[in-house]
Amino acid sequence: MATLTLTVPDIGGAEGAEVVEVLVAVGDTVTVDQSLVVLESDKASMEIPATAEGTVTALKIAVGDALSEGDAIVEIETELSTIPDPAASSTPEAPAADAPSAPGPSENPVDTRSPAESSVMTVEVPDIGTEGDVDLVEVLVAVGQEVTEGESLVLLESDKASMEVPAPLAGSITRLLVSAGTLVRQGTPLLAMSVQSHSSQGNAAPSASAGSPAKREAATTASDTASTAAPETGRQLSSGVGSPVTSLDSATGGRSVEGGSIYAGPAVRKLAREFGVDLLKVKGSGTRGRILKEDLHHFVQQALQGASGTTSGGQGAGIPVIPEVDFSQFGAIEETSRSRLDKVTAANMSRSWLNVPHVTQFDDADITDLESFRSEMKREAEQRGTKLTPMPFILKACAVALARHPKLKTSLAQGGETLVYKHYCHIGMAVDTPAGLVVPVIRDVDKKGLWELSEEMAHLAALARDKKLKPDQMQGGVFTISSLGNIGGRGFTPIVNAPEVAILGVSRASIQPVWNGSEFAPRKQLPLSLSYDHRVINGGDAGRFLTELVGLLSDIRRTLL
Ligand code: CAO
Repeated sequence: MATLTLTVPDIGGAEGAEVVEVLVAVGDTVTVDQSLVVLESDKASMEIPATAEGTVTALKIAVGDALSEGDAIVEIETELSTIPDPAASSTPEAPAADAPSAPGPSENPVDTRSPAESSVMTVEVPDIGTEGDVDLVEVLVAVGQEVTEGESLVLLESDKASMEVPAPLAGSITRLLVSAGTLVRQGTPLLAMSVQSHSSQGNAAPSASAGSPAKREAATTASDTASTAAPETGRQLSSGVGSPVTSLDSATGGRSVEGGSIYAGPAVRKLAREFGVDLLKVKGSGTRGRILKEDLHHFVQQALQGASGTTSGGQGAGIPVIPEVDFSQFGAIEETSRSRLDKVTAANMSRSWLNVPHVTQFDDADITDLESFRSEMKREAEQRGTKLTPMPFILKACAVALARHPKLKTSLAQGGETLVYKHYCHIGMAVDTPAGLVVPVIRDVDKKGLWELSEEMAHLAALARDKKLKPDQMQGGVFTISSLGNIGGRGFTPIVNAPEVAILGVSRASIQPVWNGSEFAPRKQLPLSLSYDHRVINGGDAGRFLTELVGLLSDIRRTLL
């Protein structure tokens, strides 16, 4: 075993690149090429990979540190006795393994003629640290353009880094062999350029790849879309300047949508994907409009504030916010802070309300027989140390109805392209607590009896009120029941607990005169309201489900069928 210090490789002269994310922790086992940190400068964004495998024993950096080539990142305990010499990565003639995403002139296969002549060379995609395809997001030069050695020619982008391929020598671009928006990989010919021969490029070879008709055709297309010259000279990993390419992943912070362009590094793109933010909507405050992490944070914050209606100015999520009023001008007031739970609930409710087209359907279940059975069981319940309220019956009836109408427990996925059917029946139950509303989830309701459900409900409700629910006890629900039966009211319209697609509201049961064909009879009626996501559930689905539920509650023997 040896202790190795993994250092910053040649990062294309991006001195003082800021650590924006540390991707490993002490104790982590890292493998070769696993990303250790994300660095960003105003010119570059890159994930720095490990050059040896081992266990992280010390972190030498923290978020916010400014790093340059050679600076220590982490120490690892490894079986290897050496690591690749980091200095090698900065030597163009000898690219090192620890700079996989830093293409260098020597890594470009170069075809030249004799050392004494002007010659045409084909510049190919160098070793970019991946064997797979990467996106060519921008061609930075045009045919006829003179470039200096190291000047950026094209911009590539993989999942992990954006990188500019530099000119291996000074010369003039004679042909473009690619265009923006195509996929390329190591060895793909990018362009042809005429160069003055260099004595150091002794292994001259004719430019065999530059003259084929197919490549000429590609060059014509590409030259039409060729962009401006690269702003910086030198070999560097750069943040991507998006070019107008076909939509790849617009909903997830992906590259671009038709006609738009994005200038953001991979870390920002990754974050945008996680938040589901379309980067085209984010205004960059960095150099040349580059989108910084702070811009993304600001965008998300604005959207959330707008959605929860907590701002007094601005237009979060495009929806006008409710103006703040100084109520003290009308009389005495007292302002109290809201619990975190209340604020989270507010944000969740707003999100669901704004995203889900709600429809609510109402019906009454005749629970007269259910109630007489429940009162018969009262004594037994007491003996068991529990209380049999209508809720376990409702849970059980919902489980049966959901099994017969599985669409009511689906969720939309893939941005609405698919529907996820769930072969389990975990049901959430809204619980009113002094700290706010929580929704513990009762698992496998379909497999449990009334006593078990009753005990579990009481247990979860108690945990909820004592603020002792664990996160996994509030996850995985397929459907939610919100009962205000113990409080009162004749009906309400609950908000769907997205990504679920339906929620049942239960109001207070009362004795109502019901016409039985010959007379009005006193029957106990339980008002039910079913809110549903009309993107998934249509009125027929909801009507059939609620009718089934009403039937089950009116005659609980039906749950056995
Ligand atoms: N009609 C008439 N009476 C009802 C009833 C109904 N629909 N539902 C319950 N009751 C009665 C119970 O039978 C019990 O009476 P007894 O003690 O005489 O039997 C009494 O009301 C109290 O019931 P409970 O609250 O202890 O138990 P529960 O099973 O009905 O409900 C729970 C449990 C956790 C759902 C409930 O306590 C609760 O927190 N409800 C509020 C949920 C909520 O806030 N929803 C709104 C969300 S959206 O803002």
